[in-house]
Amino acid sequence: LAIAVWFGYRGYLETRVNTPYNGEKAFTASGLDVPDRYWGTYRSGVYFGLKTRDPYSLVTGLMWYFPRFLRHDGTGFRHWCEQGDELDRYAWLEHDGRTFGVQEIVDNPVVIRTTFVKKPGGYHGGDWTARIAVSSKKERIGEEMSLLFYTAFEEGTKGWIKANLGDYNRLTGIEGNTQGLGSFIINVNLINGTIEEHSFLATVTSGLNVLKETVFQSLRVATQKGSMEKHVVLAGEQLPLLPEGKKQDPNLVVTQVTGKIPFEIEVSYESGSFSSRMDKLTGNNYDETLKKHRELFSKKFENVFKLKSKGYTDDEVAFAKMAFSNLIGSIGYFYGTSQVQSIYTQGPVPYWKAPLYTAVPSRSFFPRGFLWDEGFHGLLISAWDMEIELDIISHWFDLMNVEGWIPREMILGQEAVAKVPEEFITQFNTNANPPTFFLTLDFLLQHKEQDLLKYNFQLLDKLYPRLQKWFSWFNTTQVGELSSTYRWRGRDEKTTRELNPKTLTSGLDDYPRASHPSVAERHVDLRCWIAFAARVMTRIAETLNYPSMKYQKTSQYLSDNNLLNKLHWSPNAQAYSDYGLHTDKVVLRKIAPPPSRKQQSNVQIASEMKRIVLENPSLKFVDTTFGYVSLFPFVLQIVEPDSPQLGKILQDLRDPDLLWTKYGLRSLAKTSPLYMKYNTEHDAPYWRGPIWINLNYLTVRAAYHYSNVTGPYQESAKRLYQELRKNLIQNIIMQYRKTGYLWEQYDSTEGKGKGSHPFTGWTSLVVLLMAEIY
Ligand code: 6A9
Repeated sequence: LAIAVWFGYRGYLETRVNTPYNGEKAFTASGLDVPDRYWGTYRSGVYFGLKTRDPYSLVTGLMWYFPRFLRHDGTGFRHWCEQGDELDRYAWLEHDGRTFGVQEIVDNPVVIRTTFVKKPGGYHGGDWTARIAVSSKKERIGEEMSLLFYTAFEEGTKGWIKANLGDYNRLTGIEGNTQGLGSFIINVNLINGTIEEHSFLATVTSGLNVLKETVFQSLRVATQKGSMEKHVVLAGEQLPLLPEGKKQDPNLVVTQVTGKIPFEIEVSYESGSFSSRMDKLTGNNYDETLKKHRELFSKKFENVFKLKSKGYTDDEVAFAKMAFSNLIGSIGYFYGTSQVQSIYTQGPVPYWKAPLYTAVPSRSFFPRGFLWDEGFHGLLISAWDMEIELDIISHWFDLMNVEGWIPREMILGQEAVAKVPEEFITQFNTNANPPTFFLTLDFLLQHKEQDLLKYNFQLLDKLYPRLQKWFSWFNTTQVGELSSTYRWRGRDEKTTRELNPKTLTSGLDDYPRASHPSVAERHVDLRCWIAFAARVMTRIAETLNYPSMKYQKTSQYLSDNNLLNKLHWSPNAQAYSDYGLHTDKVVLRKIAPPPSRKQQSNVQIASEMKRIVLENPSLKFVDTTFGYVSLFPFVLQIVEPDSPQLGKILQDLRDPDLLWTKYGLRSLAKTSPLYMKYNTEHDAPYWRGPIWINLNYLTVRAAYHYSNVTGPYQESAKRLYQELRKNLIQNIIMQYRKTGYLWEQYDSTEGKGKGSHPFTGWTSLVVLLMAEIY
C-alpha cells in the first residue's frame, strides 16, 4: 500500500505542472461568440494575412518577390517578417483591432500597401476585403513583381478548399467550407494596372511552418505562348495520389499575379451564411467604407490620446498612430501546447492545448506572447479598447496551472515553434517573470473604473480567484531566506562561462546581480513587484467587495520604508541594491583546452572563454551595479514622498556618469564594472547599458507621480519628468525617421536603435508618453 501511495503521490507531483487551475475559466466568450473579432490580422509573424479566432482556422496570407531578385536559395521571396529581408520599413499605420487596417511595407523603393475592411453579417464572422497595391518611385515603374495570395489550413482544420478555374486554367477564385466558417468564396481580382502572368497552385503542404518552402518548390520557369518572354509561374495542380489512386485534397491554394509596377489587386472573402448582403465590399464601396473607418479611427485616436490638441504636428500624430496601430495590429491568436517541466518530470511535458490571444513584442523576431511584455502592452491597449485588453488578460490567466504558475513565454502552434531554437522552448514551473498584469489592472482601475465595473464586473469577479492564486504563487515560491525578502529563481549557479549568471526570470536578463547565485540572495526589484502587486490586490478586493485585509497588510509590510531600507539600502553606495554572495573581481578569459583533449583529436579545439574569479565572494550589498534594478522602489512608487532616499534617487537620475543621457535612461551606470560587458564570448551586453523603453516609461510615470504629491522633492521630480519625457519622445521619433523602425532598445551614446525591429511591443508606450497617460 505504501508503495502504491508513493507512486500515486509521485504521479500527482509530476502532473501538477501541466494540470490547469481548477477554477472556472476566466474568458467567457471565444470564437464565433465574438463575431466582430472573429476575423483579424491574428498572424503576428507574417507581413500580411488574416485568420480567425478559432483553434483550427483557415489562414490567408501574402507572399511576394521581384523576379529579377529571386535566387535559387529563396532569397528575395517574402512571407514571414524577417529582419534578413532588410525592408526599409513596414508597419500598420492605422488599425483599430477590430474592423480595418492600413499597412505600408517598403521593399526598397517599392511600396506595398495592404488594407483590409471587415463587414459583419451572417453567422460566421461576416465578409472582408483586402487590397494589395504596389507602387514605386520612377526608377522601378514598369518592373515586374509577383504577388501571391494564399489560403491554407491550420493543423487540424476540418473542411475543404479548392481552386476555381476559368478559361486557360486561370484561377478565378477559391471556394471552400470549414467547420468554423461554413461555406465561403474568395475572389482575387486585378483592379489597377496590367497583369503579365497569372498562375496558381493547389497542393498539400505538411504545415504552416513550411508554407514558403512548399510554394517555392513549385515555382517553374515558363515561356508564354506566342512570345519569347519567360516567367516564373506556379505549377498548377500538384496533388499527391492516395493509395487507392484518387487525388489527395489540397490544403493550400495559391494565386500568383505578376504585374508591372504599379498595380493593385483586390481579394474579397464572402461568407456563405451572409445571405442578406446588399452590396459587395468591393470597388468604390470598398474605398468609401475604408475612408469612413479611417475617419472614425482618427477621431477616436484624438479623443483617446489628444495629441493634436496638445500641439503635436500631423507628422508626429501619424507617427503615434503607427506606433499604436502596429501594436494592436500585431495581436495574434495562437493555439497549441507549450513544453513545460518541473523537478518531478523526467523532461519536458506538454502543457494542455490552449488558445492565446495576445499582442507580441516584435513581428519579426519574437512573434509570440511574453508574460511581462504583455502587462506593458496592456497599458496602451486598455487606453484604446478595454474589452480587447480584458480578453487578452483572461486568455493569459486561463494558462495558469493548478499551482498558480503562468509560463513566461508562450510558443503555441507550428509557426511559432518554427521561430524558436530548441533550447529555448521548455518553460520551468519554478520560474517567474514580473507580474506586470498588475500594472495593467491598476491602470484600468485608475482610468476606467466605472466602465470596468459597469460592463465587466462579472469578468473581474471570475478573474479574482486566479489573481489570488497567482499572487500567492509569487508570494510563496519566490521568497528569500529572510522574511519579506524575495529571490528570482532560475539563475545558473554552476555555469563557468557567464561573467554574471543571467536572471532571465526578472525580465532583465543579463543585468548584473550577485556574482555567485545563492539562497542568501535578495532581489530588490522582485520585492518591489510583490509589494506593488499586494497594493493592487488590495484595491481589486475592495472594488469587488472581498476581504482585503490580508493584501493590505502585506502591502503595508512590504512598503514599510524602514524595513525596505534595512534590507536593500546600501549605506556605502547610498542606493537601493540587491544583496548576495558577490565580488566584482570576475573576468572572462580565453582558456586553452586541456592537453589530453588536444592529443586525442587531430581537429584543433578552439580555446574558449571562461569566467575567472579573482577574489572570494562575500555576502554584501551588490551595490556597484547602479541601474534599473536600483530604481524599483522609485518606479513602483514604494519610496515615501518625503524620504531622503527619494532625494538621492532623483539626484542620481540626473547624473550623466550614471544613467542620464539625451535619449533616455541607460539600463546600467557607466561606472559599473559590468557596464557594456559581454556576458560570454558570444552574448553581447543587453541590459548592461542600452536604453529600454518599458523601464523608462515607468520612471517617467513615477516622476509624474512624485511631482504631484506634496513633499520636499516635488520640484525636482517635475524637472526630471519633463526632461526625461521630452528626451525619450524626441529620440524615438528621430530614430524612426532615420531608420523606419521602432526598436527593442536604443544605444546610450548616440541614441541609435538596436536589437530587434520593428519592436512595437513596449517601445510603443511612447504614445502614452506623448499623451501623458500614466
Ligand atoms: C530567443 C531567438 C529567431 C528579451 O521581448 C521579449 C523578451 C523580454 O521579455 C525580455 O525582457 N526579450 C528581454 O530581455 C526577447 C526574448 C527573446 C528570446 C528568444 C530566441 C529567436 O531567434
